[in-house]
Amino acid sequence: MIEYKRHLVTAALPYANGPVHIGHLAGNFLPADIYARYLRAKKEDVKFICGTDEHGVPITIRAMKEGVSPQDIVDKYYTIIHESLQTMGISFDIFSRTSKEIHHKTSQDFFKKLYDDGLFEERESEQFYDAEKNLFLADRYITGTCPNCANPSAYGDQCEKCGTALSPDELIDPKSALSNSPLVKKNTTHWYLPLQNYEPWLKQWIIEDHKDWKNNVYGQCKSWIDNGLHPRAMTRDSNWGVKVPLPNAEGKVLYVWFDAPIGYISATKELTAQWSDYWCKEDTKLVHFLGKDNIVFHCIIFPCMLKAHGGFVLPENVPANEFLNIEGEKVSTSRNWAVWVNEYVQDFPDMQDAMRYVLTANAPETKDNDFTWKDFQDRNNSELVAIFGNFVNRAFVLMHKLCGGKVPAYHIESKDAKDDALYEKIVHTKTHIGNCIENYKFREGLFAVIDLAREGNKYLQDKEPWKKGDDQIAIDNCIHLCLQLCANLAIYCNPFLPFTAKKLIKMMKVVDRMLEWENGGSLKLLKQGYTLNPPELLFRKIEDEEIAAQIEKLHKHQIVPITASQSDVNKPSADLPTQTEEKDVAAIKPTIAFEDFDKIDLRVGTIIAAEKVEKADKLLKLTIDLGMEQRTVVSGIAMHYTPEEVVGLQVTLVANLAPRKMRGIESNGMILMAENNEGKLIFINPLAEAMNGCAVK
Ligand code: B3M
Ligand code: ZN
Repeated sequence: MIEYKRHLVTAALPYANGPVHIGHLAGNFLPADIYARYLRAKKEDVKFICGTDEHGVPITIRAMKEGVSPQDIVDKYYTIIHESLQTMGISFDIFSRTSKEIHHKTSQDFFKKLYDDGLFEERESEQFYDAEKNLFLADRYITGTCPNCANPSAYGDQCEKCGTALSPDELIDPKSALSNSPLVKKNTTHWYLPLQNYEPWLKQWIIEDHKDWKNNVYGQCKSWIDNGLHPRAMTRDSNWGVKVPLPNAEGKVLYVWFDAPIGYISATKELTAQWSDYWCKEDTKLVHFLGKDNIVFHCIIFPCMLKAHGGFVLPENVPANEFLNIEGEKVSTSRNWAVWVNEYVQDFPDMQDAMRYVLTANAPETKDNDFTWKDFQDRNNSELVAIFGNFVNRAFVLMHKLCGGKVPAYHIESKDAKDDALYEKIVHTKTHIGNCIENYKFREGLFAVIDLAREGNKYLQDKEPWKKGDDQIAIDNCIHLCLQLCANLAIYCNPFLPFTAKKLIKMMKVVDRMLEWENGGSLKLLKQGYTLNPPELLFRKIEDEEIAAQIEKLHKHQIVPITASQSDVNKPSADLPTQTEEKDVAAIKPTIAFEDFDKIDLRVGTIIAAEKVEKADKLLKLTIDLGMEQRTVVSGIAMHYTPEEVVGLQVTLVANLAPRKMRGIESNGMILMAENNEGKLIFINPLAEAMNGCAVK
């Protein structure tokens, strides 16, 4: 076990191609901030690093759309992003930009070292080129007709209608999604990192040594490694990005996912002359915070780069979050289905902690979670206002009323079991919150804060100091403990709700230093006889009209998409989930006569056996009982279901489809499937058990 001397905390660098939304806050900025604030309160040596990712296709596309230069785009969004995160209290030690000179130099040097060490493979390949726009196109930007289902708007990486994974070469009539012009093929040379060479090492480092990583992270890494790694191009053809530092590499830049994570290193360099202590000494604990669509880059590709380079620490943990949906639907930047942080801070000034609270309480830590404005209002009004705010307010008001505005004495000889129990709870809560944060369970930690305030309310209710008449000792003890509890609450809530903690210390007239973690669990935070300020409103109620206005705004500003999503082109295709990518719903096909429909024979059947088809990742061989007969059907659902999961399910089958051979197996029919908003295929099956073999009409 290493004893860590310093901490390096990173939050994924947002692309400077648009503002950040609350999904970014919940997914990486807030957990990283809570973690960093907690470590600082513990007086640990910590650097919290972030900045904008200013390269890659998303930036150039945005620039093209807005008719301005990429530089204009990144300048504009750097400012918007930086300001909104600052306003939300995200306490970066540095928020840099990958367009800085120091970053270009750092990533070029990094590349050059790998190149000089002979670690790249140079490969020539033919790639699709849009002559009109003058660029090589990423797979997502190529559209054409699906060879499998004839869908005319399939993408170069996937047909969203039939789910087939494609490569641009398989498309019939490939076109540029940007200019709609036909594509030409051009030869191009790139430098590939042979990831497969790092497989044995990765197996040991992740699969064996990091079983402690969160299930979602570990699982994704394991499946990548199990599926086998391949060489990955670390350069691109583009005129926007970090130039490849080699002669004759005109028009080539570093792949954005090569340079962006190096951004963590360059930002640390910019921050401190001691940067190499943080990056190169074994006793640094490096933790990356990010959303699930970035896992592979931070757990596999970047570590391989670091390993190849040598001399750098590797992440000790990568506590990635799942996604936050909005009002039951996936966030979509291109559809403008999002709650933008810069707009939130304008609409709800001085209410940063309300949003911090709700996003942490609903953090998608283990599964996708949903943000709704109604829940935002409920949690604010019934938890922050009615529990936390209410307790603090009562304690202060009673102190002013019953104890002359001063911290009363604690008469230890008169304390009772209830006092002891409250004290114990205060002490225990400190350990509990600490453990939660250290294990990246921020929701649970936050709930412990609220629980403690709830306990305070209960204590007050039990003690009823307002009914104690002239029993000043009873009154004093009760109010004394309540005030000490307020002080402890300030310490405990500080990592999560820093604005509230600030208000509390002002009300208590104590210095910032009181918030240090070591002070938690003490009943001596406020001195007897000390005059405190009158209570301030810690939280305010949110009215129905404010919520209605937000919901209306969300719907009113929504854009109905006309083209492909353009947010995820730098990500590996098909096998990775993506937050910002939404599925377009295909247009309705031309009308058909009833007789045409009637030609299709749909039947209910039960899957009675299922097995994987060898050497075909996507296929399951199913045996379906139609009552009068059994059928073999080969279905492309293996990426979504295991054989065990489907056995016993009733499904709807197109029973008179011409047989088709797939991987040597004759398939006799097709199962009807739909897609949910996570892109998972779901069965169209009867709600209650139907009779096998019966017709569906
Ligand atoms: N900009 C991707 C994203 O915003 C990317 C993260 C970089 S972290 C090194 O999803
Ligand atoms: Zn298709």
